[in-house]
Amino acid sequence: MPVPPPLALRRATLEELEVPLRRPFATSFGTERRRRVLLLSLEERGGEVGYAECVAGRDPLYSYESVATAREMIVHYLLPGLAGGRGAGPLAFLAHAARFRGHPMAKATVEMALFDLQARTLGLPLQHLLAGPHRRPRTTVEVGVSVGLAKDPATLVDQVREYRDQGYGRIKLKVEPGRDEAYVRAVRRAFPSVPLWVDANQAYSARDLPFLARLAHAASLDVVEQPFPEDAWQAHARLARALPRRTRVCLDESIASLPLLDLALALGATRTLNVKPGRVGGLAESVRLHDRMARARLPVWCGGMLETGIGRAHNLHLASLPNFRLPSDLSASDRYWTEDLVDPPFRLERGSRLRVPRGTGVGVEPEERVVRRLRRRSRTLVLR
Ligand code: OSB
Ligand code: MG
Repeated sequence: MPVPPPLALRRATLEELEVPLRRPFATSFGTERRRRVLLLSLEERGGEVGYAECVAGRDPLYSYESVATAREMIVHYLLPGLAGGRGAGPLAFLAHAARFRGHPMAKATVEMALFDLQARTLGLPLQHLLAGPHRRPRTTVEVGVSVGLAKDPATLVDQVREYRDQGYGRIKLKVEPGRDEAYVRAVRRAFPSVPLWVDANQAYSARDLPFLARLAHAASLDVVEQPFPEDAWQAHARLARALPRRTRVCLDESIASLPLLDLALALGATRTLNVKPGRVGGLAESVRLHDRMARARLPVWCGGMLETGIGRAHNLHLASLPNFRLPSDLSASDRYWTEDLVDPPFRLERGSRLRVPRGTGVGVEPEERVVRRLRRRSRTLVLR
């Protein structure tokens, strides 16, 4: 890999967009109807621009971060660290940002825009920068679809049918106590051989362990994602031992860093991993988690946070690395939006796959026309 030249940054623009979802997305922590998206653009002296979006929700439900806390961190603590030529590459930025506790989604926003910018100034697709010289990233990524809680089992089956008809392979169902067994079994009955996962976003307690093990067996589930609270390490490990052989426990919210993954592996609390760059502070940490899981001979997959085409492109570059061996939560643009920020939008290809955008960096740019229409506020900082 060529040695990256330092980035001479000129300007940062943080725009806040409100993007309506095509259909509400309900999980055990709440229902999203429109996403508030922070879109960061970092421009260097040569005129090249790097982009990233922040995955924090409007409200602190999935994690303690929110759009408001992320905006505050980015504007008042993280971007000032980029001024004066300090911290101009992604890794130097992370070293600077480490003095501030927590706030991984805010940090990831800046880190990912720097990765995009770095790849663009090197004239490389981001996936090559992430993969390094010795491994070959894929050109397409196998994906599935994450289906929100529905009002009754029949409605859920109809939604799953719609996605199957569009070509999605693996189906992930959101579940919570009371909206689980009848729903999951109805989908399994209607689709006897579909790869079926469930994600509870921490909604169960250790008392529910026998119930979850029985459900996994009855519905032939391949993955049970984050059933218990994020600090319930032992409960996840016990569930891993109670599940049928084919069913993998998968942590999402619990894994905020490499040391936490080491803990989970030592306890046997995860058998695959949902890697989300936003949750873990960016792409560099995501690649470390990927590599650690590869050493443990366990597959990973890339999660989603209802990203627009900008965040989706970052995730696709990441998910093109070799140990992303299970289908990722990266669906086509039209699963989320009537109009995506990027043109062309992401389309599902044969074999339930999305194509990694070609070109340098993430390979996509936000459409000015769409951004202008959705923008609620905007702030520019001069960085020199
Ligand atoms: O837990 O994986 C999750 C969306 C928002 C917050 C948390 C999660 C999700 C999803 C959607 O499952 C995945 C996607 O972006 O398609
Ligand atoms: Mg999840």
